[in-house]
Amino acid sequence: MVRIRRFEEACAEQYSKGRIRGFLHLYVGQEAVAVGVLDCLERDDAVVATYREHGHALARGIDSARLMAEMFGRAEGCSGGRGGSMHVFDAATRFYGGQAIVAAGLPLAVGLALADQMQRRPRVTVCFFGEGAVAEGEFHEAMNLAALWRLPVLFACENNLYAMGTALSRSESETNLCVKAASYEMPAWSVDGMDVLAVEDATRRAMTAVREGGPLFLELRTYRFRAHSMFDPQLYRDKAEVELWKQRDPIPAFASRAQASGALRPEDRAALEQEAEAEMAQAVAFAEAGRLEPVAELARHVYFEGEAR
Ligand SMILES: Cc1ncc(C[n+]2csc(CCOP(=O)(O)OP(=O)(O)O)c2C)c(N)n1
Repeated sequence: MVRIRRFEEACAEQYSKGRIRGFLHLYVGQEAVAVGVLDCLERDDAVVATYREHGHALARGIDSARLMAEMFGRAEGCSGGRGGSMHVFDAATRFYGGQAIVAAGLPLAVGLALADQMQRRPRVTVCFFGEGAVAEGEFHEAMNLAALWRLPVLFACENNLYAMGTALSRSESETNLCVKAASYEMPAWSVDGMDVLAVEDATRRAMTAVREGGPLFLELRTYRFRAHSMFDPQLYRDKAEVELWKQRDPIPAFASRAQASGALRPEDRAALEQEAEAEMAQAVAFAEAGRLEPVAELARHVYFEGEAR
């Protein structure tokens, strides 16, 4: 969680310096979800995420330097510098995005799981999305097919209360997300997304259930401490509300529990912070030293080049 927080803070800084361009959606506040969920995956499981995916990418094991190079649009980036913040991709860790379109990842996750089921590979696809996605047709089509065909998908809905500036109650007649999932005959659990241990515990049980019996929906109740993206004046929520949620910051909350139980000493925490700081400074240096793809290569990757398998 500390590494993710530091990465995001480094991105904000580099964005204000003009080194990162385009859209940038930060994950600060939601770290317990990525860490708690992804800790429960096996190496062969797949991950699909949204445009707020840097935290998922790091927790899945994508190298922070390659991730930062991607933010900078450098050829050394994990998507070759062509994806940027919203389109992180890494075949080696089965990380399939990075999707800029709300709910676009859900049908993709269903397709990946269908392929695994048809080829009898014992894998799970975990699909992260925001609560804003439940208003999209793709959500309902994906939930329906996953339930109908009992596909191994864990739908991980990060309910941070706002889709850009729209509160859930302004766009949905049914605001209980588990009820929506249950209407597709899918087990649905709601979890405190600010508590990394609660997320981990629920996900571990959920993954077993998915491997044995088909899809499951997890609502992870969380909050983003920063704006939707770097261009958002946040007129839709009170500062007092943000401050209230910050009191539940998952990092100090977990640290105090770990310290109280004797698992973490104060000096260990300071060392972790320093390590993360140093790692992100190196990641920025790596990104800065990276190269931009030559214009002559612009048309590469537009069509598939190579042998179809
Ligand atoms: C199909 C589609 N409609 C609208 C948008 C514009 N848009 C970008 S982010 C966003 C809000 C999504 O909120 P949510 O799914 O809750 O995710 P969060 O940003 O909270 O992580 C919208 C409407 C889009 N990218 N795709």
